[in-house]
Amino acid sequence: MTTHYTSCPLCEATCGVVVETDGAQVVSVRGDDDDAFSRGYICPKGTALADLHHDPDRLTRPLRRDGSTWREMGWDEAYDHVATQIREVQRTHGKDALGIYQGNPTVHNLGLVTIGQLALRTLGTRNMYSATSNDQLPHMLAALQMFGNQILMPVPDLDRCDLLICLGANPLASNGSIMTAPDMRSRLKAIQARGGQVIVLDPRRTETADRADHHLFIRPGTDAVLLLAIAHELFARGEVRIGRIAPHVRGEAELRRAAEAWSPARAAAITGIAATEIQRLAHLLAITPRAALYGRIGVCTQEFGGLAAWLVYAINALTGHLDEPGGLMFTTPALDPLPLANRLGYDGGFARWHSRVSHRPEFGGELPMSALAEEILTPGKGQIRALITCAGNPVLSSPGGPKLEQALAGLDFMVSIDPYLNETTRHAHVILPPPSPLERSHYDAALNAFAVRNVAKYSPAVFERAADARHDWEILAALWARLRVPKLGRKLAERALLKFGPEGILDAALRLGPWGLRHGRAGLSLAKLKAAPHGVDLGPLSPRVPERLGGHAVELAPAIYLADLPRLDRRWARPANGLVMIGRRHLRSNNSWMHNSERLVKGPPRCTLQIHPDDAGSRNLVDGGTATVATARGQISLPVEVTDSVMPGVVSVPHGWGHNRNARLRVANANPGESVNDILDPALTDELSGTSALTGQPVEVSCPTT
Ligand SMILES: Nc1nc2c(c(=O)[nH]1)N[C@H]1C(S)=C(S)[C@@H](COP(=O)(O)OP(=O)(O)OC[C@H]3O[C@@H](n4cnc5c(=O)[nH]c(N)nc54)[C@H](O)[C@@H]3O)O[C@H]1N2
Ligand SMILES: Nc1nc2c(c(=O)[nH]1)N[C@H]1C(S)=C(S)[C@@H](COP(=O)(O)OP(=O)(O)OC[C@H]3O[C@@H](n4cnc5c(=O)[nH]c(N)nc54)[C@H](O)[C@@H]3O)O[C@H]1N2
Ligand code: SF4
Ligand SMILES: [Mo]
Repeated sequence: MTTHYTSCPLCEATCGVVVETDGAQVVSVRGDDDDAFSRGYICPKGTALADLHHDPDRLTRPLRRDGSTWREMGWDEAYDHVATQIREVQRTHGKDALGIYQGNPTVHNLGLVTIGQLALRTLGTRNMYSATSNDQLPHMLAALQMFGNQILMPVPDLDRCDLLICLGANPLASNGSIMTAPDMRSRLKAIQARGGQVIVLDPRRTETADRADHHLFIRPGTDAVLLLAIAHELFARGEVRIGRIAPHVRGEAELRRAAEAWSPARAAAITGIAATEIQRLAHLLAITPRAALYGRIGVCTQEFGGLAAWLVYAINALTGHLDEPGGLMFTTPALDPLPLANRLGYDGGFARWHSRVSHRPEFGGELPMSALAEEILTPGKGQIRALITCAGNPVLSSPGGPKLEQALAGLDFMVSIDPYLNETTRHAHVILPPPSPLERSHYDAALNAFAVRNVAKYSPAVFERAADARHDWEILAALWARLRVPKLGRKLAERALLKFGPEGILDAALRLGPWGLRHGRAGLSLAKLKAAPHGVDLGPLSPRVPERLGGHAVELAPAIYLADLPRLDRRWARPANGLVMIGRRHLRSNNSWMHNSERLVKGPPRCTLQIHPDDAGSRNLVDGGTATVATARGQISLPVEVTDSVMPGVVSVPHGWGHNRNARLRVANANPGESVNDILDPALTDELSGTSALTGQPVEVSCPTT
């Protein structure tokens, strides 16, 4: 038996795990008690790393599709074929005829964060897409507008706050997001144990709400209204106290004017939260020395996600909780891309160009996912004719799945870098599978930048990858060399990339970074991290304003948000009626792709419609029966769960299901569920940022037999 230490790459919590192996067999996966950050915690998905590694459905060789049959091929043959096809499309139809989609596991994969980005972002196309626009884009936009760079998203200083107000997040199921901290349950409990409180605002009484001190139902999509009313109240009561960072803050008067029209009484009618409760929230934030208002995916993947994400940061600033211990703080990651970005003058950028068909704004060099299908389907100059997908399953993860499938089926060429033949990759002409997470080294290059403590940990691969396997980054380096380097220097360029590798980049970045050479012999390097298999704790977050902002002020009232306020006003001039849909995450699930693990999917079906008893009764729906959920895009039928844990007027269906499309996923196909993204409308977005409105879309629910 051999013992290995690594980290789980499945969610943002970055838990340390101990993997015991016997030859090629994983014997056990458990939490690493000595991990500097996670101290032994793991969730059920961590254990399922073994299932992933030994999954007989996981691909190990390149596959090429002929009609509906697949055959294996060699790596060099596959690389040459893929490069030829892409080169041909770009030569005939222009560089932008290549589309690229990058999915969520990218950020958990050192090779994809480093060499993968270098390769994919230099293929000459503006048709770049990713899961960002179904996720955290509004937070990144707020960071850009308010602090000067898209990566400057502050995180709650969870271990020191005495009040956590949680808006549109369910960390007890998701394990936290843009708030990397393993073992949420203990950390939230600790807030209560030190006399503090946790307040949750959510249209569903979630796992987190159940353990909070106070839960308030909020009507989906109304967070911007609530937050404006909180700002209104703070100004009206003279409770604005920016504190230490005040000399670096601008826009207070403009923000005050913007909030004037939004009294708590007006907001109460829209949000469903009583005016007295709104006033209490404002007051609590104002009087609690160590408090954080934290907003996450429910706040940003909605019609007013841009405004809401801005206001979350702004209210923290107004109440003296930005850049203060116990509030929202900036991190100092050991691998810190910010100085390089500043030197290159790269802040992320917004609306520098727009999509061809629907005129959606570019962000961070990417276009929103709401534009992908139409950019493939609409003829004309700049039409996408070839597509690379890497670590993503947009057929299930993006609103408008069926239209996207239709678009994928019509492409001249598609290649997917993915370990599975799934709902998306089955449309590819070639699939290039990377090895399992246990076969690659690990460093949380992206997530450490959003961790509630500064930490660093490097882990070598548990198993060496097989001689005839290729890492994601090796695949992309090979394709990049074939596509971007003239024939003569190609072999050399590829060899240089392979030799340097992600470890080369990591080591250089650690040495040049804030915890590196400048600390002399104590400084971090790859060698230092290799000698600390449980990771290095670099301590709690520290105040970083103004240095971290590189000369930028904290802007409380950026112009793009002020210009978007009339849209909010118009939207809520008419009262809301009818049912709206929200999503739901489950601890034993992970977006669309961990459903092939028996141990995770067993038990009662989880892809159900949750509906309030009043709404069920008026539609003759019974618990355990079936409901039809319809939008203008189509309909799905699901088992019903009648529960007062969802607010009246709201129904909840989780995403990532719908494994009924001939994928090679035996376990998942046996528990298919339905894909909520089949009926969500991709055209419904936050018009400001282009982010998909995954939550708050109107639906009709009925009983199939009536
Ligand atoms: N309705 C609704 N839709 C949503 C959401 C929602 O809340 N509601 N959430 C959105 C969010 S936040 C996100 S992030 C997206 C996620 O959307 P996606 O990133 O498109 O989808 P995932 O389900 O994460 O699928 C990950 C894919 O990566 C593959 N994969 C796993 N590990 C690796 C690896 O190491 N390398 C490579 N090359 N491939 C790998 C898996 O096999 C799978 O195909 O979904 C979004 N969609
Ligand atoms: N187990 C598990 N963990 C995961 C994932 C997973 O699929 N499964 N996915 C990972 C990914 S990619 C991400 S991005 C993170 C996301 O992490 P979180 O942001 O914590 O995501 P959710 O658990 O979906 O919580 C969002 C909450 O917002 C609520 N909500 C919906 N609409 C609104 C609204 O309009 N206003 C307000 N205030 N609330 C609303 C929902 O009811 C839900 O409880 O989780 C990550 N972790
Ligand atoms: S919480 Fe679970 S899925 Fe997330 S890193 Fe930890 S063990 Fe992995
Ligand atoms: Mo996400």
